[in-house]
Amino acid sequence: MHASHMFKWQKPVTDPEVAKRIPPGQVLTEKFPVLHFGRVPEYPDLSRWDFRVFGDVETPFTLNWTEFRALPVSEMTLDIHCVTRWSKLGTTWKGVSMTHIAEVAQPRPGVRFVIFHAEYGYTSNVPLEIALDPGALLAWDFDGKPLEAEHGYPLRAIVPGRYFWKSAKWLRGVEFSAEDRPGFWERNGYSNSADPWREERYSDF
Ligand SMILES: Nc1nc2c(c(=O)[nH]1)N[C@H]1C(S)=C(S)[C@@H](COP(=O)(O)O)O[C@H]1N2
Ligand SMILES: [Mo]
Repeated sequence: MHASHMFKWQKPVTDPEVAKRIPPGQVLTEKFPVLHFGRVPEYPDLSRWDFRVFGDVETPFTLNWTEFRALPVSEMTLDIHCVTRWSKLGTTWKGVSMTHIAEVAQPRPGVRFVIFHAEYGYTSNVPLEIALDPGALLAWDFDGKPLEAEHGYPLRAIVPGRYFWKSAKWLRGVEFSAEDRPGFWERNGYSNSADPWREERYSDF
């Protein structure tokens, strides 16, 4: 179905500067829709939360919440595109950059992929160069406030330039890997590469 039939209420975008930021088949939203599979995890306190960096790395490590929050802070503004056809422009996130995580962990020469690991076994996978985009973050703050529960509190991945399902919420670890390992949506019919500008929504098989 064409997007214009799905969102009859949507005002057409007339500003060309805005229009060129909206990938094909996407519709602008001002809201912040919530989208995920399964329950929203609860964290009564973060004393039992930890974060694992592992896989083909010289220095695997695990941090508790206090240690994680002591990592250097980066801020990043980007447009997000959900495969269900909404796009939201100019979202601002704060967290630690993936490049910093990689600097500490030191991926071995054969590493080509990063797997994000979230609660309940949710994973998403991206090529290393996407994970090491200077804008890729492990974020705890959206729009100057801690993440809301349904948007991934306390921590989510932010992966620029890919449909938003790659940006795993309720993140608990990052794995560096020589092999690709399709994640939750990728195993359920969605594209492995997931580039919104090439409209890579579904997988071919
Ligand atoms: N852990 C987890 N993260 C997830 C998902 C999920 O099902 N589980 N869904 C993804 C999808 S499809 C989208 S579009 C975004 C939505 O993020 P939002 O709810 O903050 O808009 O989260 C992504 N991250
Ligand atoms: Mo999505």
